[in-house]
Formats: sequence, structure tokens, C-alpha cells
Amino acid sequence: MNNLEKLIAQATADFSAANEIPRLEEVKAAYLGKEGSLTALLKGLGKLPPEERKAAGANINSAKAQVESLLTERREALRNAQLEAQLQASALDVTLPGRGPSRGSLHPVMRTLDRIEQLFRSIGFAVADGPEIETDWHNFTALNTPGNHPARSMHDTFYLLDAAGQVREDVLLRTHTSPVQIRTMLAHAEQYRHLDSMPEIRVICPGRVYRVDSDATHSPMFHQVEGLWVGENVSFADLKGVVADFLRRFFESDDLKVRFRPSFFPFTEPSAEIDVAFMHGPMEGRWLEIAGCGMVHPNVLRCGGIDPEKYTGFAFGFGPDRLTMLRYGINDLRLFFDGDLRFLSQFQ
Ligand code: 2NM
Repeated sequence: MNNLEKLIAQATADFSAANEIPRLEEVKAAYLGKEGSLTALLKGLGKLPPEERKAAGANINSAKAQVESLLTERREALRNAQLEAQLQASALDVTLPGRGPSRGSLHPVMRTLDRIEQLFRSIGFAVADGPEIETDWHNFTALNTPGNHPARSMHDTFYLLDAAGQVREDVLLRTHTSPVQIRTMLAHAEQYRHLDSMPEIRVICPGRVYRVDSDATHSPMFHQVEGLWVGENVSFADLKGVVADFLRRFFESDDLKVRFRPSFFPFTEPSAEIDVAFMHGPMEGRWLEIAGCGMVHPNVLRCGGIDPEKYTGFAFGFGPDRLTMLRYGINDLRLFFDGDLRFLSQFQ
């Protein structure tokens, strides 16, 4: 074997030893690069005696052509192998069953709302809703909440902006569903205005409400269900019966303890907090605050167009988010509103 044949044999061995294209390009430089062995041979031609130059030049160039074609061949082979590997890796198994659309499910809080509506409908309550963007009159004034009440401050309530970006004092995101009760009373009073007496109002108002508050137990948007029963001779005793009966049915437990603890709300007088205690399970014997209630304040009835000398009423408010947490043993309220399917799909 002459030197050029050895060089070609060595290049063949070096190229096939290079298993990736970048490595191959490095090896190429050792032959064809500026400092490469073939390049050096070509440069050395000038030092040969003139009569040998032509034949030597032809031999070197032929060797160079062979090395280049070996290189191209190897490059193609590596490229094909790479493509083949990629195709293998992303291969589709067409025999697998199709994925299809996944089936959604009701949000756990909506399941609770459905259940609450069903229970109240069964005792003759209607279900009403109303706007989430409210006037300050419906949300506060009509609910006997004075102008300087802290709930009216921008620290507690989301106010809307006008077109110039200035805070409007008169339009807000409702902080409770009570404005729906005001609207219900006004519509009812209007509907029966020509009669001596009107039929009773029995209504619950489930919906979203908004407050400036955010941590593990408070979300800036949460849910409420408020109830209202107005008629002649509606008493606190009726309130206790309706609420205690509802709670026992909601929690499917006859030995649930229910307690009414005196409290204050601007829109009711007298007012009470409602506590429950489970007589079995992990929360056994612990009092949990679960709702507020009271007899509707005469000023509120008047704002609803109803004569407080003739009619009385009771009202109550629950947090269905909390009821859902208790029912399913959930400890962080924010899980309800993150939209994480790993959480939500557990409530099929
Ligand atoms: C509560 C507690 C006490 C309530 C009062 C009214 C209205 F509009 F009839 F006056 N609706 N809801 C009320 C009363 C709500 O939630 C804790």
C-alpha cells in the first residue's frame, strides 16, 4: 500500500468511528481542513521536481475526491440513522383506543348549591338571582347600612371605574346576595300593590359575591346563599325551625346540634350567628360558625316596599364554599378557584 492508499484506509476507519455528525466534521478537518493531511500534501507539491508534480498532483486530487465522497456517504448514513431514531421515538401506536373528548363534571360548590336549592324548593322556596354589578343603594343603603360603615370602604368592597378610570362611588361588585332580596321584595310589592294583602315571599338567592380579601380561607370571589321569608306573623321561631331542619337534612344527620348565638347585622334585628356541632366524625363536639340570620329590620322591609307594621320576615345567609369544605374535608378554599383538574376531577 502506498501512502495515499494508507491515508484513504485510515480516513475510512476514522469516518466510520465517528458516530455523530459533529464528531464527523471534526474528523473531516484532520484531512481536508487548513491543517489537514491532504491539504498539506497539496501544499507540498511545489517542492517536488517539476517532472513528478503532474502525476503526484493527479494522485493526491484523486485521493482527495475519494475522501470527500467517503465523507458525504458517512454524513448521509448518520443523518438517516438520526431521522430513523426520531421516527421510532415519536411512533404512533395506531392500535391504541382513541382518546376522545373527556367528560366534564359539576364543580363541587355547584353540587352544594344544587343540593341547597333542592332542599329549599321542597319546603316551598323559590330561587332568585340578580346582577353581580350592583348599585350602592341596593347593596348597602337599602340594607340599613350607614354611609360610614367600614364595609362600604374601598378596603372591603370592589368599586367600578368610570370611562376616565376614576372610581365610581355608586356602582360596585355586590358584597352579598341581599340586594337580590331587596329586588325580590320590590318586585313582589309592585306585583300585589292593588291587593289588601300580598302572598308570602319565600325565596333563596344563591350566587357569587365579591370582597377585597384573599388568603387560605378567603377568596375575593366566593358564594353565598341567602334566604328570605316575609309574611304576616313570620317569627324567629319559624326561622329556627327552617334553618335547623335545613342543616339536619343538608348534613344528613339527625343528631346535629344547632345553636343560635346573639349577634349584630345592620339589616336584621334581632340578629344571630348559627353554629353547628357534629355528634360523630372528625369534628365531633366542636362548634362551627356556619351562617348568620335575623328578623329583617323594619327599615329594610320599607326599602323593599313592604309595610313593616303589617308584615315581618326572617333572613339568613350561608357560605356554600364553607359548607362544601366541611362536607368533603377540604382545607384550602383556594382549591375551588384555581381550576386545577387534578382537584376538580375528584368530584365526578
Ligand atoms: C346574613 C345574615 C343575616 C340577610 C338579610 C337580608 C335581607 F335582604 F332580607 F335583608 N338578606 N340576607 C341576612 C341576614 C344575611 O348573612 C350572613
